[in-house]
Amino acid sequence: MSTDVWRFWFQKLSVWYQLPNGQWDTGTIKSTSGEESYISLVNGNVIKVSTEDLFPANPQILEGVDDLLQFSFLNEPSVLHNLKYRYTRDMIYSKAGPVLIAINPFKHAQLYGNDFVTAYRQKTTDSPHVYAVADTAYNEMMSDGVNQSIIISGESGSGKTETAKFTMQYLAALGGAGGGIEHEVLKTNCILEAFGNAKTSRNDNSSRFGKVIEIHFSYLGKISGAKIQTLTDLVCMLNVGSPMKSPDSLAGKVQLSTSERSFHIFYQLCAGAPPSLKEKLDLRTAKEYYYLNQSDCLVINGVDDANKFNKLMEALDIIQISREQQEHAFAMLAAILWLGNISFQAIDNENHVEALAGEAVSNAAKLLGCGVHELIVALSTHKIWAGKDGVAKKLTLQQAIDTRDALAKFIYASLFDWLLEQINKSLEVGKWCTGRSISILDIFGFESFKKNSFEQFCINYANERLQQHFNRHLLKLEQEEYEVDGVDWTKVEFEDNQECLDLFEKRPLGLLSLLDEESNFPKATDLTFANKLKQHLNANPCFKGDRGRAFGVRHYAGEVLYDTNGFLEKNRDPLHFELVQLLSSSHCQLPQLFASKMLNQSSKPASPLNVPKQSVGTKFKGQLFKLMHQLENTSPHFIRCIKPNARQLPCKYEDDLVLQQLRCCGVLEVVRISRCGYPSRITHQEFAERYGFLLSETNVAQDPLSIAVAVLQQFNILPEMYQVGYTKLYLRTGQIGALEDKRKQVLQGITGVQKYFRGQQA
Ligand code: AD9
Ligand code: MG
Repeated sequence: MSTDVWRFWFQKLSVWYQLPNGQWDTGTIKSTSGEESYISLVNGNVIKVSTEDLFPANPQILEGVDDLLQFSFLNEPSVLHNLKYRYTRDMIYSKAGPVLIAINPFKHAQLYGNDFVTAYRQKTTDSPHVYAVADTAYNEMMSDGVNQSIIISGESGSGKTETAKFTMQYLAALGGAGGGIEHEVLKTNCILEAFGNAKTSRNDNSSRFGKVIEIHFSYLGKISGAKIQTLTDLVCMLNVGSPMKSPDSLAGKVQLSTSERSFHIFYQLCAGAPPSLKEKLDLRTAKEYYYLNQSDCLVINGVDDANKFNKLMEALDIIQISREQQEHAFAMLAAILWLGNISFQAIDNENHVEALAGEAVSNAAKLLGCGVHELIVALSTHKIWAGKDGVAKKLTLQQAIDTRDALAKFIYASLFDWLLEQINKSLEVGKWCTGRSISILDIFGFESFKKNSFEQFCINYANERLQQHFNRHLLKLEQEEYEVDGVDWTKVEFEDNQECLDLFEKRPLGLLSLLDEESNFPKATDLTFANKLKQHLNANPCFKGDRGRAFGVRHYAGEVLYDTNGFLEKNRDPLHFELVQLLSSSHCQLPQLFASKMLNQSSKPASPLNVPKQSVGTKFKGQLFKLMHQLENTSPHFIRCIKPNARQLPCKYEDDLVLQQLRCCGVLEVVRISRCGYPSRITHQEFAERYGFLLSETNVAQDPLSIAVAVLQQFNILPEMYQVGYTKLYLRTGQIGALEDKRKQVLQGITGVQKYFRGQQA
């Protein structure tokens, strides 16, 4: 604060200084040499600090303001203090200009429900809230006819999914047609969470898939249907087969994790299935299944899985999935659990194995609708094709386990897709659809562990794209518009992440392309892949070569070190043709369907040599692009969720953790741009039409620009409060509000006079 230091010293204003433990506190400048200053602390002590490290504090009157835009001084300690001040008073929502900041309370907050919905609907309160964001989106959709999106982002456990649910509840309350469709839309959460969420070390209810739910509205503003789109490829990789997705298990070590579980649905089914279903599916308790008992965490504190299962069945009923269909789906889950229990025995001296006949194989075969022998063969051999002739090659233990897990993952991923299809069918937009919609996006947050694998690679890539969307809308497009329209503007610099996205996406020399290339090369290993990356990408500033199999990426949110161990295998998604064939020969409906979908993905007829294959990475990128494309055509509203501590505890606010999240998501830059920016913009024509009639002066040229300028002058709007662009007027916060008030007053006056005259005539 070198430039302000004399003024602050002279006027005895408060400044922020940092304590050796990293905490910030306020004091006043006792004396200064310009470069160094002595600060008087509240306790009377005096300390010497570098003037560079001081930040101006805001006047007391601004303590706890609900929008950071109102600050006299925008700096990190002020922002941190303000958010903490509010958080400790249960005000978890704040605004950072156009962005809503939501800090996870990790406790029941008395901020939701009908009374609050009404208050935000009727605008009797204007404190920042997720309801207020939903309300704005709804109003803009209804008045402008433009589709809206609410984009919720933040780290794992920061509250995205809960926030998405509150948004949906508000829209359902507002747009409830009484026909029950809004009820169905809300019920999808319970289903998607059961199948797509799992307990991780960071969040007891962590979403392992990304979703956009597009809620459609009728002309009357009532919900008419919904469509859910997901980023699901991760689902098949993340939990099934290797229930622990902790970095150690990804690195190949078998280690018990104390805090992670597989998808909730497995535990719910085992705990809550009624006895008849249990018997039909040969279900046991969760601890008897290998896929679940590899972690010593089988229950979640405060969660009753059996009760959740009942709720799930109710939700499935509500979205009209018949009991018979439900049973088919549960059978697939039971089949997966039994597959996991299949073990293998050595059959020769060359490490070849065969699946062991027994309870696990026979139960899995029964549930999958195939023969025991066929299942054993499919899990123990792999056909190598030379021309039209196939030779069955025996598998080693590791190959057999991978084959078994690949089958389980394929069934799970297919089941998830099938379920989504059923949900979408049930919520299909009715004939009253206007094409108006609000999309709510909730994807997995940025992840950085000690060791990071392919899963983190995909998740962080998706977040990088999302960050660009945010940058584009709030930082780039805004400034570009000023430039194009000739507004006098000093550019605010911000971190552009295009380079990092290029590192992932460039062809042929980007991370994803190089991964695909190496995955197609039979002799490649994770090490050759890592070397290839270093060979081609070392010059890229976002890439950092590391020792052995590791490489680093400089993400917008910080540097992440990835371990390539398992990258090739996970990217290839090794599902042998024999397994698809096995499912297609099933006499049960779902396995058949899953197999035929797989085989029909390709335009060419399926054959053993031509199992349609798209790498997992490429598929993920495709889904992500589709999702982003959908968002591009909407008017976005951003919510940034913040995790105040890493232990999921209430009332615990850790400055460092909050600061790191604020820094990496560009919130301060947005406030900076909004503060010097002109959030209201309106064409000369529109402005003149709306406010021109307020002019008392009649001697004004009749072109829209002259009318507009005359209006601004008549109402004493100061020149620093607006800018005139070539096509639009740009106004600072609050100016349009003032004009609207004037307009309303005048209109009310006119109506009053008309009423008076009508009364006279009568
Ligand atoms: V992940 O990226 O899917 O791992 P999210 O979705 O960001 O993560 P989630 O919404 O699941 O986090 O929130 C984590 C937990 O915080 C929830 O299970 C709640 O216990 C808690 N939470 C979050 N938001 C609120 C809230 N507004 N009020 C009360 C909340 N509790
Ligand atoms: Mg979530």
